Order: sequence, then C-alpha cells, then structure tokens
Amino acid sequence: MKKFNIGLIGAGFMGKAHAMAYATMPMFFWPAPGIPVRKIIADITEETAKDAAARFGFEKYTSDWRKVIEDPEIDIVDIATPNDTHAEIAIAAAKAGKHIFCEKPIARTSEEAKKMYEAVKNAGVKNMLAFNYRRTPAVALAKKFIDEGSLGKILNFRGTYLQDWSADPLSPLSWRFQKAIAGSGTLGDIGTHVIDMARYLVGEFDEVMATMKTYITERPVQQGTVDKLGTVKLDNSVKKAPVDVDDEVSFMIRFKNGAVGSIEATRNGWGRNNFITFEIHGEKGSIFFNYERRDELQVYFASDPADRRGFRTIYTGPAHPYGEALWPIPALGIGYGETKIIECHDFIKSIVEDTEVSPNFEDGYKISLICDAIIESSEKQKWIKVNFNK
Ligand code: NAI
Ligand code: SOE
Repeated sequence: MKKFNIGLIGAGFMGKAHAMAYATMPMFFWPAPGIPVRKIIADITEETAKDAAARFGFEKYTSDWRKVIEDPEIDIVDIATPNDTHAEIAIAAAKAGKHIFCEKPIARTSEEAKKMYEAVKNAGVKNMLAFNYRRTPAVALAKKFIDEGSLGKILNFRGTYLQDWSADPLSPLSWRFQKAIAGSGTLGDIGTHVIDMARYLVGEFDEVMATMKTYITERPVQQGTVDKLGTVKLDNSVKKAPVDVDDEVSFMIRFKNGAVGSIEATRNGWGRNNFITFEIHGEKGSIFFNYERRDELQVYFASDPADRRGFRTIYTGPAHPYGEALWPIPALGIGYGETKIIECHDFIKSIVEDTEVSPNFEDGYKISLICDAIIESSEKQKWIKVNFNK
C-alpha cells in the first residue's frame, strides 16, 4: 500500500480536522487506497508549529510554509490557512509538482482562483477543494436519488446556511471579517458551501439576483492568529476596527437547466449554529436535508399512496453512500469528522487511480465567478449572468 507524505500548512480549526482525517482514514476505508503519513506541519511561529506537531502527530514542523513545498519527501500539500494565503501556497506547490488539497473558498478573488486553476492544470497535479458537506452520506444519497431519476426533472432548490457565532458585536474581528484576508464575508465563508451543493445536486448556475448586507460595521480586534469562532467575547476596552465584508447574503438563482432556486446565508442568525439546509422539488418528489440532523434525509415521492402524504425520514447507514466504511447501524451518528475522512479517502483514491476528483480547483474557480456575479448583482440590484469566460 503506497504511503503519501503529507505537508499540512495551518494548525487551527482545519489543521485539526485534516490531521484527524489523515490519522483515521485507513481505519474506516480498508483496504485504504493509500496510507497518509503526517510528515510535516507548518504554522506561523516555531512555538505554534512545534506544539501542533506534538498534538496532531506530525514528525516535523516549521514556521516557514516554503519549507513544506521544498521538501522532496512531501507528496501532498494541504492548505488549511486563511484565504489570503491559498493562492501563493497553491501556485508554489503546483510548480513543485505536489498534489494539493486546499480549504475553501479557493481564494479571495476570481483572479487568484484562475491563477490557481491554471497552475494545477499546467503542472498536471491532482487538486481538491474542501467543500466537505457534500460528502455527508445523506447529501450523497440525495445526489443518488436525483441521478437515478427518483425525483424526476428538478424544479427548485432552496438552500440556507445560517450561523450565529458572530452575531454578538463583541465577537472579535478575526481574519474572517477583513476583506484583505478573507476576500468576502458570509458569501465566501459559508455561502460557497451551499453554492457547491447546489451545483453538485442541481447543475450549473446561469444567473443570480442578490442582496448583501453588513449589520455590524466594527468589532474589537482579535488577539492571536486563530479565529476562535465566537467562543471568545472581548469587551469595549479593546480597540475596534472596521468590518469590510458582508454579514449576510440572499440570492435567487436561475440554473442553466431551467431549474430555479434561492440561497440565504448569514452569521447573524441567533439560534442557528450550523444550519445548512436544502429542499429540492422535482416533478416526481421532494427531498429535505438539515445538517443539524445530518443522519437524516427527508423524502416524499409523488407515487407514495394518497393516505401517506408527507415527508418520511431515511436514517443513513451501511446501505447508503460511504456507509459501509463508516458505522454498522444507521443513525449511530455521522459527524463533521466523518466528512473529512471521506474527503481524504476520495482525494488519495483519485491520486492512486489517476482520476479527477470533485470539487476541484476548476469548481472553485467557477464558484468564485458565481460569487462575482452575486456581488455585482447586489451592487446593481439586477439579475446578473455568471460570466464563465473571464
Ligand atoms: P484558524 O484561524 O482556526 O486557523 C488558521 C491557522 O493558520 C492558524 O493557526 C494560523 O496561525 C495559521 N496561519 C496563518 N497564516 C499562515 C501562514 N502564512 N503559514 C502557516 N500558517 C499560517 O482558521 P480555520 O478555521 O482553520 O480556517 C482555515 C481555512 O479553512 C480557511 O480558508 C477557511 O475558510 C477554511 N475552513 C473550512 C471549513 C470547512 O468546513 N471546510 C471550516 C473552517 C474553516
Ligand atoms: C465559520 O463560519 C466556519 O468555520 C466556516 O469557515 C466553515 O467553512 C464552516 O463549515 C463552519 O463555519
């Protein structure tokens, strides 16, 4: 079984999630397509990198991400740093011939995304973007129902991603609230997850009509480099700085295949934690998914008997996509970690089998073009066609 040496850059929230996936993937998927070896981890100081190596089980550490790229032992470069670093690291990794696993959103802008996509194409390296929610078994089951025609022609997609971790104005100004680092706010950070699911389940976007809003225009400046995602509240004595990204985005969609839809995303939705939902209506039935109840897919088929009208719940388990590799009984509980384990499996499998994996940098680039259209539509308050020829 081939070993793949991993160089992981960024030891925050996603550093932890990815390290856990590398450690555990072969315990779930056996025989594994390959064995990930946690070789080197980078963060911005020697101290944080050393601590991360001990905690996440890496053999070596560095405070300079370029050392990861230059290391001839490394097969896969994993980018788990804030969005402003993705392009520079990915382009350098592609030039060094490394396969690349990169966190979402692909980059801050479509210009950066295009350069990243071109770099991996030119280098011929495998690349994947971490829109992991589509690898929740219930979401993959929704895709199976759509592909096999159980819902018939798709008419409508209604999606949400609602959170409240930053609804408090004293929640710190982390990198996620700075355009220079994040590129955009809610749109790029969480809206893109639902755009990824909408493209995966329904198809390509044609045009959008959007409204974006920033409610909290300044916040106390974060201490330290890691975004603690609302678990820390600062007080009014801490210096404040402006928020220059969106808190909320809502948009309507016309898909190329004639379906229509809408997506709403906010980080100001008190009471909503990771409320990723979609309801899809087709000519022959409907499905509903809520990530906060992610073992479940709600379905209703038009052919169901008249005395049984109403959604019923399928609990995902071994009979469903990825199920055999996970847990032996339905509804034991699929977690965020499992989506990362599946993602890690699918990426390494694509390298071993020399196949394309999705979502990849091409998908990320197209999603960034959709985001451009959403921003333009919000500014001009009219429908904007997505320009895929930029
Ligand atoms: P975080 O703030 O928890 O951690 C970022 C880490 O990167 C910190 O340890 C920081 O010191 C380090 N870092 C920053 N610049 C660096 C550099 N130049 N070299 C080495 N290390 C550097 O951030 P988090 O939440 O882990 O986000 C990272 C990326 O993952 C972002 O692109 C974000 O959008 C994405 N993300 C994706 C999620 C998903 O569900 N797929 C969930 C959370 C984040
Ligand atoms: C914060 O909104 C965040 O960590 C996002 O960055 C992730 O992509 C999302 O999946 C969880 O929430």
